[in-house]
Amino acid sequence: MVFAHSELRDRDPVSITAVKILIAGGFGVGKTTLVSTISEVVPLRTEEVISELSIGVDDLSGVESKTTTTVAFDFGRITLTPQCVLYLFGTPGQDRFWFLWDELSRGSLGAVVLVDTRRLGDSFAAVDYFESRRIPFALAVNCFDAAARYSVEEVRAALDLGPDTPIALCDARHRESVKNVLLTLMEYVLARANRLVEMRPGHLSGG
Ligand SMILES: Nc1nc2c(ncn2[C@@H]2O[C@H](COP(=O)(O)OP(=O)(O)OP(=O)(O)O)[C@@H](O)[C@H]2O)c(=O)[nH]1
Ligand SMILES: [Mg+2]
Repeated sequence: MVFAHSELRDRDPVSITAVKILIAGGFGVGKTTLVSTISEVVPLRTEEVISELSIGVDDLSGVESKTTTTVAFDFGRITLTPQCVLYLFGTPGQDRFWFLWDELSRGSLGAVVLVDTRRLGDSFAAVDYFESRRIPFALAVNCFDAAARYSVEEVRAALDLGPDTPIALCDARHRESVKNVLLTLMEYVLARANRLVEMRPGHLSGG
């Protein structure tokens, strides 16, 4: 459901939860595409033409037609439910912009790590980043047309992910597919938050 600005303004602000989510992953996995596909507002992009400096540095295999790259971040918004509005921040994928990740991840409730199975090694750094900071993340496999298909369990094993980390197969160009990824992440984030509350000393279960 999409609200016009005036409708949002008229709603009880307490009933709307704004959630910051990062869309992260290696170079050229489809982060900008994903944010643009799902955003209900015109997405903000910071694309620059890939220069000759990229040659030999960035692995363009599989995305040879790619001519631009994100140099700061992508921004989009999606009203997932009337009570839950996601603010999506797509990270830059090139290693030389890693310093921006700390700034972008501040205040984020969770992340999507988008991967391309043809270049799975590029995802290790993003997985490590969120694991080490205890930011909950879901893995989304962007199933490029030319890429071989792998099962969720094969991807889990290849990336050495624990049994709890949700993994979804997706197509970053399709809205329903991206929505499914975001719902998967939010279910995980909420379940994890509830578990943490239950573990707090003095928590009374069963009301
Ligand atoms: N076939 C296919 N192509 C895709 C898909 N997602 C993105 N692409 C294409 O793959 C290329 C990479 O997409 P981007 O969205 O720019 O990737 P990115 O992760 O934002 O790239 P950086 O910001 O440079 O790291 C583009 O040419 C897209 O058109 C997909 O799901 N399937
Ligand atoms: Mg991008």
